[in-house]
Amino acid sequence: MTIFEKIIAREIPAKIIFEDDDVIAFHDVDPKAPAHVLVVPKRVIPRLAEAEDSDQLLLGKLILVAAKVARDLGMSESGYRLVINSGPDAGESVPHLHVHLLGKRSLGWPPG
Ligand code: DGP
Repeated sequence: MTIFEKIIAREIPAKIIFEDDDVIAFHDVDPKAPAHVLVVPKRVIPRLAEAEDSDQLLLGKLILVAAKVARDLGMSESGYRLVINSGPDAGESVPHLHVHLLGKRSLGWPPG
């Protein structure tokens, strides 16, 4: 089980801010911005590089849920960033696809 599957199963705690049948969103345990939320599909796709055409709806939903959470956290006007780390060069550390939602501070570009 990935650490995120354990959060979905309530085997380990997390600050969950959205959940439905397909997706869960919770605050990152090691936040890189004042708002740092992970939006995670309940069905495990290890990483974006392994997503398939049949995942299209789920991937679209992750982004729309991230936008909803950003709106709920009051970041629609100030702005925010979505990040997906896929593979070693991106620093992926949990092999369960997730979208990082970062905001509530000015974010540098390009990322490191
Ligand atoms: P990535 O490096 O893109 O695979 O991001 C994994 C993120 O997961 C990282 O920002 C830290 C977060 N994380 C790891 N373990 C836990 C945990 O047990 N709880 C929560 N809430 N976040 C976690």
